[in-house]
Amino acid sequence: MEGELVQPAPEETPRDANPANVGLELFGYVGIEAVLDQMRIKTMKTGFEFNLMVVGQSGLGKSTMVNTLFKSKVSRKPTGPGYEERIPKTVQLQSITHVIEEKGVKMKLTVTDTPGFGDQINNENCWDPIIKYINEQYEKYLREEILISRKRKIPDTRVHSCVYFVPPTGHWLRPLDLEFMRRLSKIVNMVPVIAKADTLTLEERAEFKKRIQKDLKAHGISVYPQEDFDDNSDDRILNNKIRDKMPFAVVGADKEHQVNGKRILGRKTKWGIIEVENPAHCEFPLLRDLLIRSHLQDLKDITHNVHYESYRMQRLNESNRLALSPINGLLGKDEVESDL
Ligand SMILES: Nc1nc2c(ncn2[C@@H]2O[C@H](COP(=O)(O)OP(=O)(O)OP(=O)(O)O)[C@@H](O)[C@H]2O)c(=O)[nH]1
Ligand SMILES: [Mg+2]
Repeated sequence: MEGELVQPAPEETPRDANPANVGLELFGYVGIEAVLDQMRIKTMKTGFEFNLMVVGQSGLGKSTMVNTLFKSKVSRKPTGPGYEERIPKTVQLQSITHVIEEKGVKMKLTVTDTPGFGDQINNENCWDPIIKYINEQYEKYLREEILISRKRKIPDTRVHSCVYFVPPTGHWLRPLDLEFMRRLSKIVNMVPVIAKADTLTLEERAEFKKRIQKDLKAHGISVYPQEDFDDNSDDRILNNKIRDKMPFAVVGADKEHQVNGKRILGRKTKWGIIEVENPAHCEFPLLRDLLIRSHLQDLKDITHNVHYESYRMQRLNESNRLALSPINGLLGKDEVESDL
């Protein structure tokens, strides 16, 4: 038995094979890699919070998309048979939250639905309520953060990503969309999508997409994932592929249909069913994967490190004293806060 405890003689180990091993030998195994387990366990306990927002002209399917997100593989919210509720026109900002649990990891997903704009003859400043809401959330966070005794975990209602719905005109971006997106992209991670993509042929989709990409570039609008924030060359390669496919041509549906014995979320037409979760039919799966599967943490990091940071700097510079006064009545007593 004694023999088993004897360490191998130094000569027996291939010392020169990897210089890093020399350190291990000298100081023994420290166990740094266990930090990954610690982080995983902690995340499982605390869970994630993720806040999305949908914005766009009236009738483009924003509320339908909120339902699509929750009923698709994101939350697997069951729809009863005979479910035929019609989605009403959205008249005020409203948030829906679901706690989704998968393999022991919890995520609190909040989607904020907004009333569509474009109904008025004069659509000037139609972005004001949306911009105000986004800034309100930064302000709430800032107020918690600068308290002397602050909460261990500040509730995070900041919008981590804003999905902007572009009408499927097949032409160019309208000045209104350009102006709206320009303003949004400065304060939030903005992800444009082509709404109701089932109304365009595949060729029209591809051409419209190229035109939108050109338009955005020409107007200096940087959508998420922003080129400036690619961390390294691997990120750049992955994000270039995503940028090339953006804006995703999405289709929304909240009704299930029976296809080959399986229940499928889709839109039934006379000529067939458009399956929203089928990558051959539309790019809703790409949008969902970007937001939830591949870039969720990055969206949160950029919100905190870039967008919130610039809001914070501007606010603290502005007041230059820590006792913050309400700006423009923001969060003032009489202010009607958006429904949360
Ligand atoms: N063809 C098609 N119709 C859609 C799609 N998504 C939603 N619709 C339909 O478009 C209509 C409007 O959908 P909503 O989800 O209420 O649109 P909205 O953007 O929330 O509208 P507002 O609340 O007025 O801003 C409904 O009849 C939907 O069934 C889509 O992807 N394709
Ligand atoms: Mg709506």
